[in-house]
Amino acid sequence: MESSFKEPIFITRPLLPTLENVTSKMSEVWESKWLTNNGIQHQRLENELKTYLNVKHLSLFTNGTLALLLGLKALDLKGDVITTPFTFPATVQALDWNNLTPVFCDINPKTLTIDATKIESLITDKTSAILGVHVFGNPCDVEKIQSIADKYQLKVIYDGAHTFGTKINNKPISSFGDMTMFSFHATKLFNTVEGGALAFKDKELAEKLNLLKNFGLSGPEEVVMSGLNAKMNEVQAAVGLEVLKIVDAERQKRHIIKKTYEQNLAHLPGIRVLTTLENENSSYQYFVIEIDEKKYGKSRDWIHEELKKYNVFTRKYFYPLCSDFHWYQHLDSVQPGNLIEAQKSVKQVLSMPYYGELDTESVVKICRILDELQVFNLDVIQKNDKVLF
Ligand code: T4K
Repeated sequence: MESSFKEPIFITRPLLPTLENVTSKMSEVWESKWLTNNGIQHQRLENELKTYLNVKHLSLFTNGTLALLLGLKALDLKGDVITTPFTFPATVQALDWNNLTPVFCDINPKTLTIDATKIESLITDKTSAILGVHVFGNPCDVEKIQSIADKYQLKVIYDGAHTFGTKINNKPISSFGDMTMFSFHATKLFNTVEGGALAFKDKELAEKLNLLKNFGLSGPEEVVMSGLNAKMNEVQAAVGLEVLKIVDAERQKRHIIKKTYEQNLAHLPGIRVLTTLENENSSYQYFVIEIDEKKYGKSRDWIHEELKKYNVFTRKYFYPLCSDFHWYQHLDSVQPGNLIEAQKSVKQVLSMPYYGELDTESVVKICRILDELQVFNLDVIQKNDKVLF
């Protein structure tokens, strides 16, 4: 019987540069006496990220949610936006704050992203955009989505909170759609403590986004639009500059952890890895499995609870579905018949502990626990079988 871990194993731990390096960066910030409002660290990070992510136009924000919220605002959208119910609440809340109505589309059970083949039937004269989410770093069907958007003259926005550094066929993920949001929250591969960015195609949006994230101020005495305060500050940007230096090493570590999980889970019936992409196609953001209760013998929820007894804290991202939020219950698109795959996946998907500092011995042990839990369960099934037959 596997023993429990001495220290809790969380789903993730932030990627932290050495305190020495951060302190040295903080000295620069302190000496500059410039703490926010487009300071030197902000400018440096913006430039370094443009190079790292290979994007022309990029704007930094205080977090990913405000980036998305103001990105939607900048595009001046109206009416309905077709999106996925299988995402973090931030995606749809960014719509709510823009007075846009989500129209929920079912998902592709292989990638957990919006099912592009079902988008067209949801388009009406109220539809102004498609908001896809590259869930857990699995890219949406970007080509199909673009062809639909071109046909109906819709904007395409991607929530790429999980896709830092991902490429599709060697092209940066942000080259698809009109706009892509990245999250730099502490739990993300690349973090600025809290933070986010928008990569966008239309260079005219740069000025508008700068205004929107700074109260609409075009000068000390001129307010040209209703904005917000959504600026990334110098402390965040300085931390980001240090984190950026160690992201590639973190990706390599996560690659090894992913391989270790895959090798040690392969023999387990009823467990499928959902985050299969590797190398430049992957953000190495999450390691996510799907549990087929019939084949494994126990449900996702049971495993999630059982692992806690071993001090392992997995997460049921993204449960509940956004379409189940009480304030959407009047919408036609929340009907379960419209979201069959999403309703199924949301009960089966489990995000496993995944971060560079997690040693491979611990990963092997987590897999052995999953093995042990199943053996235990098969015993029960066999005993029950004897009783029944
Ligand atoms: N779109 C999508 C698809 C997203 O997934 C997200 C955010 C957004 C938009 C919005 O982007 P931001 O506005 O956040 O930039 C976490 C994150 O807060 C959130 O950023 C993320 N997605 C979401 C998937 O995960 P929680 O509530 O699950 O986080 P929490 O506090 O439970 O942390 C998870 C685990 O990480 C903890 O159990 C331990 C570890 N942890 C966490 C923090 C904050 C640490 O070890 N250290 C830490 O400082 O939402």
